[in-house]
Amino acid sequence: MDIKEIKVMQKILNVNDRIAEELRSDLEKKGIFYINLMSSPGSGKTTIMERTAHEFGEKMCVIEGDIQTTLDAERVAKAGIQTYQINTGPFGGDCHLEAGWIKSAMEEIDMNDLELIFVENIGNLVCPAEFDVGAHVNAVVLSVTEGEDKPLKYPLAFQNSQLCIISKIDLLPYLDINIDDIRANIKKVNPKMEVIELSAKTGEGFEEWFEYLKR
Ligand SMILES: Nc1nc2c(ncn2[C@@H]2O[C@H](COP(=O)(O)OP(=O)(O)O)[C@@H](O)[C@H]2O)c(=O)[nH]1
Ligand SMILES: [Mg+2]
Repeated sequence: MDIKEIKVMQKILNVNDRIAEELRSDLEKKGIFYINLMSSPGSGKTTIMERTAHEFGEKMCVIEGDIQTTLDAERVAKAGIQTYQINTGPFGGDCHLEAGWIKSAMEEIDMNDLELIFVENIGNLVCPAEFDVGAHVNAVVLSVTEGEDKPLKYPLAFQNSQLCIISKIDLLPYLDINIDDIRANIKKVNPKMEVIELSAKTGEGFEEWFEYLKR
């Protein structure tokens, strides 16, 4: 019985990986940069999307993933950009997004003039990291309130990402947390990780983030 279960899971992952590869190469051919944002709930992903949307306007679009509600899509759509919401609640409440679901959302997107596509994955530092969604870059957002140890405790999200955004740095003066220790733990699990520190509240660090995206 166990063997059957493993084979089914392998098949699901194989199908997912095939669609993910298609998405990655299709968007590359179109010259569109596709980023998958992953993090625990509340690290500031949607707030980062709101500020980023004000910079890039109609050149960017966001696909929001949540178990329930269209709250995040409503927030981002206020910036006047194309926004889509995937809810997993009606089909089992999955805690991650899969490439096939994102492909369906992408079929709705008007890609003329588009340069950036973001997926805001479901808030969860574990499951989303297990599924390739075909992004060119996986970015993990870690807010300073979460503690220095999280890269060590949830290594997969950090190992499967190329960029780590350390968010909410405006809160550092109020916390007993050392940002150098956060950085050191990130490097321990992923020595090649690029790191950007920012605050979506004050805007500090956003120039570096925008430069990264324009690159
Ligand atoms: N102080 C501070 N609060 C922030 C920052 N970014 C987001 N928040 C707050 O953190 C909460 C969760 O943010 P949200 O963007 O919804 O997180 P998400 O669940 O990762 O999408 C909200 O109350 C935000 O206002 C930040 O840079 N600094
Ligand atoms: Mg959100």
